[in-house]
Amino acid sequence: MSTYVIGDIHGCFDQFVDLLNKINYKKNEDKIILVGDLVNRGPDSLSVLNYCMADSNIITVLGNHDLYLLYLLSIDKARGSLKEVVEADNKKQIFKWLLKMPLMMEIDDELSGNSFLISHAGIPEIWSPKKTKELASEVTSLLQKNPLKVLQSMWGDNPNKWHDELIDDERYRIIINYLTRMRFVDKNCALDLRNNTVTAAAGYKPWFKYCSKTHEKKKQYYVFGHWAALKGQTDDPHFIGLDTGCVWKGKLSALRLNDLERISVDF
Ligand SMILES: [Mn+2]
Repeated sequence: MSTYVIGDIHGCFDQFVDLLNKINYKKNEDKIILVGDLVNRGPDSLSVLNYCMADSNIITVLGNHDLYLLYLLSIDKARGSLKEVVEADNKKQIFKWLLKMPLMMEIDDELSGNSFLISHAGIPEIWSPKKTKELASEVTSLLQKNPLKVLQSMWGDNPNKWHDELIDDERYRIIINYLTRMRFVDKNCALDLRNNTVTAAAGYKPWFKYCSKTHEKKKQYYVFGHWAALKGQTDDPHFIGLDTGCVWKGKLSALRLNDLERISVDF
């Protein structure tokens, strides 16, 4: 049995199928974890969703575009490349399926002793894996209990940094922003959510440049998507970026957790 993590698909269904063929994905045996952003921008978001929903060995952590789709479904508004999904006969099933998905996962590979922290954008260094899991679950519970409240008030860039006393909208908005939209942060872990390039503004660095080196001893790996401009390059083998820009005519990439092998297909 192999476990694979796959980068941002963004509706590129043909490349997703190509990649599953290339890794020789065995249904009912292998496991697939997607880093989120299954949908939007690309040509066939609905087929990606239908394929994944039909296979219980495929799961995802939620990305910002998946949350956007949940929002559109919650207000029944068809927009852009998500029109077909919002108008689909099985839109209720899609809503329910996505709502079940976590914002962060930790996977231990027993054979290698490696552990993998998986989220769409990354994990800020101010949160331990345990704390991240707790905060992510807090948002997931709230999303399931009162989806409209979360989906309609999660928008915005403020507050721009975490503190433990945050409550209500501000609390889950910043948790969602760290886990699904983060790229650059400053030394106080304040987010710069406007910059999607690879060039930091003064005082900012990529989030993974702040994380301590203890992960090397612990064989801990951070696996994320979201930042297509990085083209998978972090210059640190413990931070594995899997958004290789398929929808921008780049590549769709997979990581096999058992041996850290990367496999890609071209757009
Ligand atoms: Mn994203």
